[in-house]
Formats: sequence, structure tokens, C-alpha cells
Amino acid sequence: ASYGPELPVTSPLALGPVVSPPHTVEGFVKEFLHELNYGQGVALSRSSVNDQYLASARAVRSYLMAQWLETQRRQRETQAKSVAYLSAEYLLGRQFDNALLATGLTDTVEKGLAACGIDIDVVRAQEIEPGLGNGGLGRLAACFVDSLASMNVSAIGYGIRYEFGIFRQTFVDGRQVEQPDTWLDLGSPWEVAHPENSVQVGFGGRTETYTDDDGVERTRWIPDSNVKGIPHNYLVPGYQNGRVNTLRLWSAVATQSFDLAIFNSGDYTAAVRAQTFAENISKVLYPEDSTPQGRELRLQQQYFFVACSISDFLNYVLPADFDITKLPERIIFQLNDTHPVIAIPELMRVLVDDRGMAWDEAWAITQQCFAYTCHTLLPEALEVWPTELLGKLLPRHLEIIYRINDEFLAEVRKTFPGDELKARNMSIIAEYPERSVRMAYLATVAGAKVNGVAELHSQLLRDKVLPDFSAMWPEKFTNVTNGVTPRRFIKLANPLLSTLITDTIGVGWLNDLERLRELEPYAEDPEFRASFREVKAANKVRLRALLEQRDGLVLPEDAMLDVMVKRLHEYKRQLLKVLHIVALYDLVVSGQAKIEDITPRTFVFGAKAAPGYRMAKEIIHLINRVAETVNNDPRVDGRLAVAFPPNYNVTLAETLIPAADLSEQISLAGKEASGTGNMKFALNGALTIGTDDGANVEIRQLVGDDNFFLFGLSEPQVEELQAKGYRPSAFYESNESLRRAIDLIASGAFTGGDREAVGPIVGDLLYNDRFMVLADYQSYIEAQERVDERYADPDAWSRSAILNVARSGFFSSDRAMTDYMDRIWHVSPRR
Ligand code: B1N
Repeated sequence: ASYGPELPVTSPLALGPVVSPPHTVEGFVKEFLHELNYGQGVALSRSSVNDQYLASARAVRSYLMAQWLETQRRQRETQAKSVAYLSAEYLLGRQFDNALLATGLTDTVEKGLAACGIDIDVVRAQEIEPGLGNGGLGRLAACFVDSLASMNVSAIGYGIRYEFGIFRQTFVDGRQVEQPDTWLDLGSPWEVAHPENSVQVGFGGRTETYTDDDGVERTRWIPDSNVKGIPHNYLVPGYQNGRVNTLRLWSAVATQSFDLAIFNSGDYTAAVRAQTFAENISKVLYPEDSTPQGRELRLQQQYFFVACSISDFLNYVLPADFDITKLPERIIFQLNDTHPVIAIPELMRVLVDDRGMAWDEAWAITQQCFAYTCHTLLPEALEVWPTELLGKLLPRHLEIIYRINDEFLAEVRKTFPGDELKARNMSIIAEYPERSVRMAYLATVAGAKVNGVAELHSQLLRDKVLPDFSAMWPEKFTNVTNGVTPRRFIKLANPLLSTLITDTIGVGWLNDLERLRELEPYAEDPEFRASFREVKAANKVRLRALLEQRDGLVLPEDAMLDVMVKRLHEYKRQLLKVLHIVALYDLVVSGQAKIEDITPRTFVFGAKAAPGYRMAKEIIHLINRVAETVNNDPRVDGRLAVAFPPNYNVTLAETLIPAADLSEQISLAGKEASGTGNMKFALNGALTIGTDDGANVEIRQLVGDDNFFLFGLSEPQVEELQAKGYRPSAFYESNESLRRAIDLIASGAFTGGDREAVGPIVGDLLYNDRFMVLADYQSYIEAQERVDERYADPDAWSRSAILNVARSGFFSSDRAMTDYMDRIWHVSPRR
């Protein structure tokens, strides 16, 4: 309540003075009832929970609006250099609590609603999270915009307002069935549409050359269809600092001119179909994580949102009289993976064709305006677009790409004279298996900087993915290790831990997360350890209640909570986790171990599979079958339990992560670019069992070897084993526990005797095993034994857990933003 303008804010942007409602209970109630009565058009006594949610959200939003207008006004005044984050995904999570936290209104709103006879928790639960992303990459974008606002950096996020976000996962007989995510159905109180600021985007058609009035030969693109992009503004509030940035998401609709031509031809149904073409573009998020399919609609989405965004920035955000040659002084476009890379030829087209700039000047500007972040190492995840498809959809862009490539290859030939193989390897255009554009190469050639997302990843990116480019331009390459926002993933997700931290080290750590270091001495304090354990226990109670109410799952009490939540991918190795569970189960049912000697553990999985990823779906089925068998076997007596709540999302993560004891980060070394869930667990006091992969490496270095359970091959060892010829069956034959576990699965013990149901998984493990599950099995089991030993000593465990929290401040996304500002963007926070 001590925060925010109590007095009217006058803004020349507004039609009149902008008045923030008073930050008092009465002030909120008045605003709330106004929204309920005049916005929703219902009386309090007759209002539904949804009415109450929408009215509360709009009331809270009105507090942010005054600050948003003020932020805009200041930005116009200072014309400071801004960051434009271009991302096809933003996995935002629920907005309500985040807005309350940012404005400092949590208590006020709770009291105000209570005064109206409304329980704030019921209102909270009504919000459907905007799931406009697949996983880590989309969530990272959401953390970054949060940090930029919280650090008072002038920034704007651009993306797509998908009508359907990531699918809702259900299980039918243990198999994944996808349901559409109808997140907009009950209204979306956090967005403001501005159809009057819509942008027109072309597709298809042809190019032609002509001579302009000055006698200069020019090119123009004549598209054969147009689509209109409508901006939807989302407010991105900084944490109690008065700044509210913008996230601008585009939705596609048909244009008048598009329809008209066809209407005039008298073909009414064709005109209606054209409408569908346009509206399909922002219809649905592609549910592929890490292995994008090269579909035409995906390229349409990519071009659509970057063309809208560039046009918006140049024509609406910049002042009308802006000198376009100064563009690099005003903007840096950060490309979130290759999805927005078509922005590079688009900016060239706008500068050269639309604004009449000379090619060389336009290219020099473009090269300063983009930077590229790579998020993967998997070769199948590097986007390439067949030139046939790209040229049909964006003929002018393909010409521009060819010219960029010609000039680039001339430079390559100068740098490496006589090395024609080098030129072919580095070409932006691949010739095999079909002629296509390598988007990562285009981004590297055009970008001022290229970064990976963890130390190991950036090193492998330089050495393995783009070695010729890093030899040519070593200074272009840098690392920025990912981070997560402590506002959402500590303060909101773990209020009890937050209170304990504040009681111990005082306020101020939420936007200065290195201060968690001050907790280190308390790792030795028995009283603090006890309080820390109480927090964990309470978070488990909260999780049990949620899973029971959400999914009808009843978790045992008093067990170690062992959690693996992330997209389902073979490289992430959920199967290794399954083998561990099956091996423990086998010990019990075969009588090799007494059930009393097994550490009680509850295994929790959360994972969506891409709908077309067959093996991933088989693995989901297997997990569910193992869960059913283990949970219902009386010999196990509930000491081992497996829970797989469907539809893992940001909202579930916020309750699950704070309850976890053990964090599973078990990808094959060299495959997980970074991981960000790993950071959230460490910050919430879980210990990690993990490979030397992605950001795990840095987590272990920071928290200390003694407080991290490392196992498995290192990346060089993986390479070595690959080179000498990996034979998974050799591991199967020589390891009894492993053999028994695989045999048990293969026998149909978990699938009601059906051996065929597990055939693909077993066959792949024994004869292919691309991600070396069997090679790392023994090491994993031994590490799990060390986990059990440590867990048996609650004080030793708590000590390690506390040290994980104290030493993980580095993983704040605020730090990541500082690194981007220093190494890539060369912008600084506003005062
Ligand atoms: O990006 C995260 C990393 O922490 C993860 O390690 C990485 O796997 C993830 C195509 C992707 N890489 N690539 C994608 C997502 C959607 C899509 O259509 C690729 N996601 C990642 C943040 O750096």
C-alpha cells in the first residue's frame, strides 16, 4: 500500500489526466464494483466467479495503466535505446498474482474482495494461464520481459497471440490425448487490442524491377495476398518500481483489400476461404519443442509476426521524423532462436525497397540491429526452409537472402582463399538433401552477436555447430547463461520460504538475488534448518491438496519427493528415471530387498509429448503403466509411489517445485542447451541429481560438489564412446540390475502381459539407444544411493538444501539481463 502514485498522473499522451485508483481497500472495492456493474453488467449478488475474476483483473489492471502511460511518455521524451525481444513463444503463466505483487496490492485486494464476500483464492483459481509457449524457450522469454521491466530497462516484447496455446494434455488408458487450449473462451482481461494500429503484411506474389524518378533501378515486391495484424498489448509490470513495459502480441485477420478482389470476381466462397487463410495464421501454437517441423504455416506465422513488429517499431514506436540511418542507436532486436530470423531480410526489404536506402548502407545498419540466441545443439532442431517454399511465400526475401549469401561467400573466399569446401560448408544455402536456407547461418552472418544459453552450450556451439563462423569472427560469439525470475518462482510460488528468507536476511533480495548468499551461515544453524524443513513440509501438504483436488491423485505422506518435470524427449531421458523406478520395484517384488529398507519415495512426472512424436508418446504410456502397477501392488505398501498429473504447466510448476526434495536433470551430456527448471528447483531448496550438461554444470560449480549428485558420462566421454562404437546391448548383458529391469518391462509386467505395447521402447533401448540411457544406468543408480544416504540424515540434507538456495542467486534472470545489456545490447537501465 506504500507504493504507487496516489495523486493524479497527467500525461500529454492521454486525452485527460490519468488517475490511478487509490491504493486503499475502499479504492479497490469502488473500482472492482465499477468493473463488475458497468464492465460485466452484473450486480454483485448475481455475479458468477468468472464475472468476479474479470472485474478484479480489470480493476487491478487499471492501477497498472497509469504507470504504463507514464512509462510510454517518458520513453517518447528520452528516446533511449530500447530492446525489442522477438519471440514466437511467451509462456506467461497466470497474470493475476503477478500483477498484485508488482503493484503491492495483494493484501488490499484480498481484503477488498473479502469485504464483498468473495474469497480471493476462488477468484485466483478462475484464471486460465496463457500457454503461448512449449517449454523452456517460451518461459525464458516471459522471465526476460519480467526482469527487463523490474530492472527499469526500456524494452518491448513482440510475439503471436495464438488463439489456441499449448494443448491441454489428458490421459486415456494411460495414453496422451490432446485437447484444444481454449484459453480465450471466458474472456481475457489482461490484453488491450488496438485494431486502429493494425499492420498489413504481404504473402506470395512476385517481384519486379523498375526505374524510379531519379533513374535508379529498384526492386519491388507485389504480394498476391495480404493479412492484417492486430496488436494486443499486455502490460509487463516491473516489481514495485513504477515501470510497466509492453508485450505486443499479434493476431491475424483478413484485410478488406484481400477480400475485395475475390468478391469482385464474384466468388463468394473463395472470399470466405481467404478469410480462413488469414485467420489460420495466429490460430494455433505449433506444439513442437526442439524439433520444429518445416511446415508452411509455421513460416507464415514467423514472417507474419516479425513483419508486423518491425513495421510497428518503425512506424508507431519511433517518432515520425526519425532519421532511419540512426536506427542502431535506438533499437536492438534480439532473436529468440531462429523462429524470428526472417526479420533480417524483412528489415533489408523495408530499408532498401520501401525506404530507398542503398544496399550497403542498409546492410551495415541491419548488422547492428540484430543479435541471435541459439537454444539447441540437436542437429534436427536447426531450422532450414526449402528455397522452393520460402520463394513461393516470400519471393523478395529469398532474393535478398541470396544476395546476402553471395556477398558473404565472397568474404569467406577472401578469408580462406582456395578453400571451396569451406565456402560450401558455410553457405547460408544448403544444397542437400534439398536446396534450403539455414536460418542459424543467416542469423550468424547478419547478427552483431551470437550467444548460447549456458557455458557448456556456448562452447559447443562455437566448437561443434558453428566452428567455421567462430574461426572467422571469434568476437561475435558469447555466452549468456539463462536465468529465471525470482518474483514468480520464489516470491509467488513459495511464500513461506520467502518469508523465512526475509525474516533472516531482511528485505531487498528479490531484485538483488546474490544476497541469498547471506543465508550461507544459517546452513549450520539447527534452528534455521528446522524452520527450513517446516517450509518444505508445508509445501508438500499444499501440493498433496492440489493434486487431490486437481487430478484425484492421493500422494503418500512423508516420502522423499523426487520430481522430473519437462517436455518429454528422448534426450532428456525420462526412460532412465523409469528404469530406476522399475529396478527399485524389482528389488521389492523379487524379495532382494525388504520393503522397510527402501527409502520411501514419491516420483512425480510432468511432461507433454509433441503430438506427432511417437516414441515420446510410448514413453508417456509406459510411465502411466508403471505408475498403475507400482501404486497398486500391496507388496510395495505405498513406500514407492508414482504420480503423473496430466497437463503440466506453469501453474502446476508453481506448486510442485517448492515441494520437491530431489530435482531430476538427467539429459545425456551435450544435449540439453541449458535447462531452466533445474534453476527453479535449486532456488527452492531441492537437491539436484544431474549430468554434466547445460546449466547443471554451473549449478554444481556454484552450490559445490558436495551438494549436488553428479553422475554419468561427460560430453567428451560421450563423443569418445560414440566414436569407438556404442553397443547398448553390452551394458544390458553385463549389468544384472539393468537386465532385470529391462526384462521386467519387456515381459509385459506393467502392461497386463502385453509385450507388444513395450516392444518399440525395449527394442530401441537395446539396439539403438541414441541417448545412451544404458551407458549411464549404473552411474545413475549409484548416485541415487548417495541420495538415499544423504536423505537419511535430515540435518545433512537440510544443510545441502539451504546451501543450494544460498548459492543460486546467480540464476536470477535479472543477472541474465545484465549480461545481455553488457555483452550484447549495450543499453543500460533508466534511472
Ligand atoms: O530452450 C531453453 C533451454 O533451457 C533448453 O535447454 C532448450 O531445450 C530450450 C523449437 C525450441 N531449445 N529449442 C527449443 C522450442 C520450440 C520450438 O518450436 C525449438 N526450446 C529449447 C531456454 O534456453
